Amino acid sequence: MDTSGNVAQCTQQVTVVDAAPPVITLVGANPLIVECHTAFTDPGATADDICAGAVAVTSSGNVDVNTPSSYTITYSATDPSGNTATATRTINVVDSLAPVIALNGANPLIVPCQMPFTDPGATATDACASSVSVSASGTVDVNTPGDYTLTYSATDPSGNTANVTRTVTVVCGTPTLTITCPPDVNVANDPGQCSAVANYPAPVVSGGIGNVIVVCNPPSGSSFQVGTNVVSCTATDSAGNTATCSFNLVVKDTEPPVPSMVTTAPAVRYQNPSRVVKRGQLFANDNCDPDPLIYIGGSQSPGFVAGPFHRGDKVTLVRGLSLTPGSRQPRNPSIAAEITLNGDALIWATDSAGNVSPKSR
Ligand SMILES: [Ca+2]
Ligand SMILES: [Ca+2]
Ligand SMILES: [Ca+2]
Repeated sequence: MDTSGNVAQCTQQVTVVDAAPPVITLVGANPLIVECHTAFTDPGATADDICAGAVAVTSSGNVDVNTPSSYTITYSATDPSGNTATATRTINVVDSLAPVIALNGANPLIVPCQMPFTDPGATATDACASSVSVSASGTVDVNTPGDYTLTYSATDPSGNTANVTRTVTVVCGTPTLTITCPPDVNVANDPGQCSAVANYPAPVVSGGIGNVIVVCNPPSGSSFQVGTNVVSCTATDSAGNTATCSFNLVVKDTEPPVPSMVTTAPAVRYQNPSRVVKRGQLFANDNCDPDPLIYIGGSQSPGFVAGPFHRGDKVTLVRGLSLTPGSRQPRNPSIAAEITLNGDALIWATDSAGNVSPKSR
């Protein structure tokens, strides 16, 4: 309003502009050192915008933890006004660990003198490199008794080196390693078993270099099946010389089967009180033989034998009075035999090993 009282109006539009990009802050070290072949998780980054506050961060870039190298991860954040900020982190995958060397053969290694010597060598593994070769240095004079040192060395592609030594002892004048097995061992089956837990004497060894270790297979105290079991024994001395022998451990089945007759129909008594008809099914259980042979005879006709029958066979027994010695007369396909006997029936069984059970009524 001026002094004359005129009033003028104007409008000014103020536009608030966000021209500043967010600020990215890395979490964790930069550069970041990662040991080869370990798990790597990007610790990430945060972004703060002076106008919009916290802003999401995206990252790109790959890290191969199995390959030593320098890798870059790029972080990016954009505020709602389209201002973008970026930041990078360097990931250095390094191999700082030496290979691990494993010796083949013994250490110390004892060898006989004046015999050709071959270094059993060594292998190396590295956590990062797929394969690492091993070089060996040092000499062994097999004509001069004494201790010698072989040095094995392995270097991975990153320059980490491992060294391992082996002592080789050359020994002269040692007798030849020999082993003598015990004679064959015979045992009976354990009761109710088609096998036996058996012990046997240790083989006798002589000669050799250093400690001699004897291993027999199967070991003494094992369970052996009925039949002939071969036991093999090997003696090994400190120089790696071996001698072998073997013997038989024979388990014999000495246990006869146990026969039985299960009556399947009541005994029928005929007019004559001495004449009885009995029907039943035959069984026999044996420790080894799944199919023992079953026989039937009459108590008053020693020479008569009916059979062999098998487990499950059904028979009809007729106790004759003054008949001729019993006969076997198959009549019904489901019944193995009808047998006329003088006197009570006697049942017995044999197994495949030739064991005969007692005769039972
Ligand atoms: Ca901004
Ligand atoms: Ca390495
Ligand atoms: Ca038997």
